[in-house]
Amino acid sequence: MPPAIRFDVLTLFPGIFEGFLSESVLKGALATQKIEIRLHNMRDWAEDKHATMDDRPFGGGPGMLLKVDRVVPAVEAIRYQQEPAGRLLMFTPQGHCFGQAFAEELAAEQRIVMLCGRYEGFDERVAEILKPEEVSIGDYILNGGEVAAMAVIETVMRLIPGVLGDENSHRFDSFSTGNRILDCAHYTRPREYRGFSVPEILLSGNHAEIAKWREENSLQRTKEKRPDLLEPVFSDPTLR
Ligand code: 6GU
Repeated sequence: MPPAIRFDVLTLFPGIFEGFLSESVLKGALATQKIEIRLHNMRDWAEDKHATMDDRPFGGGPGMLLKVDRVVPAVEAIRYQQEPAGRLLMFTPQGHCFGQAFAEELAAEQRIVMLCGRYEGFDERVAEILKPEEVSIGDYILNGGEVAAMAVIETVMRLIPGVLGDENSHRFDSFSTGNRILDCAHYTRPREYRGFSVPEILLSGNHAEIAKWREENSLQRTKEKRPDLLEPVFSDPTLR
């Protein structure tokens, strides 16, 4: 079977992904070809390999911008070297905030092309020309889009059938569609540690009672830790 999904990542720092791709679940998913990930050093796609990728902003100000005449040809070359061109995501703190619903949508795609920025960002014309989907992973500033790309890859690949050991395990994840509630508490041996005990009901073998306890525990934890999740979803239009 061909990989269910292919990620193409454009970055100036492909080395950042090395450990990420060579451990644990991702390593297995790549080895068994459930998914495919290609890293592209954007510099290699500039006509001249030594080309500068960044430049100072017109009008002054701090930092450097990724050049439109370097980034656009690189993205086009990668997108159109193979069908389908795929969804194009551009990582920027100005993007829509990434969430489980968007991950579920992406998991149904064949190909996702991801553009990682560095420095102060992209020349605005990159977005004007390529019309990417702009994605952020939260309201804080990273040095670049690479960590965001890893977050998206990891979230999406877990949803691909066959990637996780247990086919259904992600269906019960917090935040999956229609499930804006936190997971319940879990315990394993020993039954008692430093005077802290496992809730008696979990040792009872009564599966109906255990299910009820877990449901109540989920709701109680959500009220305590993330009451915002229990509010109507339309309260935050930027969440996807
Ligand atoms: Cl996608 N990029 C950068 N530079 N910072 C971020 C981000 C992305 N998402 C949250 N912070």
